Amino acid sequence: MVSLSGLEGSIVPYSFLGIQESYEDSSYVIVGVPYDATSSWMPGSRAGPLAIIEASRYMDPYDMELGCIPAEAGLHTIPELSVMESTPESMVSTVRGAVGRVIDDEKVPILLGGEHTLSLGAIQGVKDRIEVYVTLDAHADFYDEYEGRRISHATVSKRISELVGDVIIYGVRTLGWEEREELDSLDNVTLIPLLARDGEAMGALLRGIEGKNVYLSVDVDVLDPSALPCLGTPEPGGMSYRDVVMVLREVFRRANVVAMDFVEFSPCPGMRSDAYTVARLVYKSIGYHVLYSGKQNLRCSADE
Ligand SMILES: [Mn+2]
Repeated sequence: MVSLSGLEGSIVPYSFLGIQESYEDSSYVIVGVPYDATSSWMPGSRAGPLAIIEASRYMDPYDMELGCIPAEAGLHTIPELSVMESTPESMVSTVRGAVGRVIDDEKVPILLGGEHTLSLGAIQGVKDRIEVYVTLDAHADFYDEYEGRRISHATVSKRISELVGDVIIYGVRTLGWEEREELDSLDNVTLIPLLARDGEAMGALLRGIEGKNVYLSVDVDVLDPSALPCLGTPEPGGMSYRDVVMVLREVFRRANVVAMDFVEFSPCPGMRSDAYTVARLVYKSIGYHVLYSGKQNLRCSADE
């Protein structure tokens, strides 16, 4: 490896937040998965991981709400996985290997997509350790098959429901008839439409995750397109940034999040606010994880 001694003060690494703690000393490992081969409407999320990392380099590591620097728990960004030209099956297997390794090393993997299909690989990498798969998503992704594929962004939650005890899909506001039938035939899947009144929707989510080991998948199209226009599959009537942050905070407070991903961001050339918004959601999640997972030495705190 090239020695950087003497240059530390004058370089900003191409890593999340521009911080690169050693792998060994890091609690959180960022893994970019630049894959969008099954995207049915607009490909482009392959550029997501790099855009999120780029934007994150301009973010202040101090979290004003928590009054601490969550990054002090140690962040390490590994190079992007080489999956751009892979079949969905082979991408899933690559992600499974990477996530399994990070989990075995007792760190929290944070995947940046890329399309939602990657969550299937991540789940396969952690599945023995989780009880509930929670996804925030405008879509149920619950087709049994889509465009002839069983592994696709539109079937991912269905595939995951075959592997994990409980699945909660939060924020849905569009659904196909076939998805409705699939969902009605299963009792381990809870669909929480965004149209449910806020309190009820949040209550249903929290009852399902209290004290559980959770995999959290944030499909960023749960946000309204006015808050985040650059999406593979935009759907109006979505959540505000602040609402999403509020839900994330409750998830991290109630559950033990073992691994997480942020998927379906498809950067628009020239627009910076989108990538920054996603980067901020990632770092807020790290902050809440630090706050609620007992890393008291960092002195993060929040008004309860
Ligand atoms: Mn979606």
